[in-house]
Amino acid sequence: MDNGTTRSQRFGRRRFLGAAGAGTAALLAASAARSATPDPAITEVQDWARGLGDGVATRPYGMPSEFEKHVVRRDVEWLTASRQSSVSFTPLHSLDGVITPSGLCFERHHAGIADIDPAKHRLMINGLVDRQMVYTLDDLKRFPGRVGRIHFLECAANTGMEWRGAQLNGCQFTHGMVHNVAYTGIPLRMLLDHCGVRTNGRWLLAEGGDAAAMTRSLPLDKAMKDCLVAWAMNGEALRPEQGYPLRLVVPGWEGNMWVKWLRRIEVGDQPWHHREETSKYTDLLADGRARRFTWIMDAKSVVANPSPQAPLRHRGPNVLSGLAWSGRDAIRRVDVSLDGGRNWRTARIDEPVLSPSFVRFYAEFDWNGSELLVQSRAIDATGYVQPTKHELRRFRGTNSIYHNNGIQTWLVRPNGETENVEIS
Ligand SMILES: Nc1nc2c(c(=O)[nH]1)N[C@H]1C(S)=C(S)[C@@H](COP(=O)(O)O)O[C@H]1N2
Ligand SMILES: [Mo]
Repeated sequence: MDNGTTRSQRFGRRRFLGAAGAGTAALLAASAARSATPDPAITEVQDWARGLGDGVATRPYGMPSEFEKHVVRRDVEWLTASRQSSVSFTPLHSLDGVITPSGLCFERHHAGIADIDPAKHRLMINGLVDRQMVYTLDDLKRFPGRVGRIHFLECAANTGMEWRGAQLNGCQFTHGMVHNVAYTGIPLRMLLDHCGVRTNGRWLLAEGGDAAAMTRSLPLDKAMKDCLVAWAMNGEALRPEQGYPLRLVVPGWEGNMWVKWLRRIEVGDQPWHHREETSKYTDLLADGRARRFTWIMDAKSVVANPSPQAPLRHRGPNVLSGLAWSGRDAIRRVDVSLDGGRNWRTARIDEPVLSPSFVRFYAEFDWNGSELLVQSRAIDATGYVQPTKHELRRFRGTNSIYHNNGIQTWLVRPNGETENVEIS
């Protein structure tokens, strides 16, 4: 048992060196064993090497290898009544690094995907401003001050099905309502300054151009601090699913506020109390009161490998891998446990470390085939430590849907199969 930060870091490093040493030896042993019998993967000329392959630009827009076709967004059919007002999940267990490929970003739509002709799209800014403005896409792309930023977007309902116990078998489904993307756009502050917010302006209403015309109230302070009006993701135009041609980026805050297909921003002096901030995106507590305006996404993490869709296949050296993020501040440390939280070691956080953004963590370990209870916990620069599910329920009860950032446990069985479990 080690609880001190320094001790645990030192312990972690020593374990890591030991594991890496053992790992190299084991890998050498494995390749020596293989060389005893001829391996057709080495001795035979493979089909793909017998003739010419496709020429350039025969695949004008590049797609993943056909052998990767299982790596897709998935939905849970019983969860919603229609596919238009529904959600698909990011396959976190099949990804690496911190950037979510555009085609694999989870989707959450209230009225399906709007396919918008950018030539017919406008962004209006009205309300308590000196000059009401209407911008075309071209206007925005010519606007001085364009920036790029990498941010996670997490739906407040991510992990919402797990409040009453372990339910969905796979981190895609328990944690896949999150993506992390590089955006390009204009700081919202610059557009608001251009319109001249009146002194009594305190709140914004952001409105989407889809059939849901989804609206959310946003405090002016946040808009002035770090929000973007973005038209690009991962270096190309936004995908229709993510709000083409324009979306609001609200770093660290719940996904619902990141209005897609953004067509209007109204400046007002108080919040609008629309559907998405009253009947939805509020947290009903045990005593019947509800928390409102719980915008910030607290520190959270999940082990993606191993996980139910990515079981452990090999005894001996393995690499545990996962993601951590916090809407409050940078991720400072991620701890991992293989015994259900009794012992923790510090994981290795890979670069780049941005905030608020995904960070990728790894921990090398040796598996002797015994049962494991795999967990991770994120700690951010405010000192906030990701709580256990038990701790979370002490404050929040079990009526909530949103903002479940409790520590996830995966049970790895001796045969490697991995399950979503909860331990007290
Ligand atoms: N116009 C509009 N914006 C929207 C939504 C929507 O249905 N319509 N869904 C919201 C919700 S609830 C979330 S979690 C995020 C999801 O963003 P994504 O589809 O890029 O993952 O978009 C938000 N913005
Ligand atoms: Mo959401």
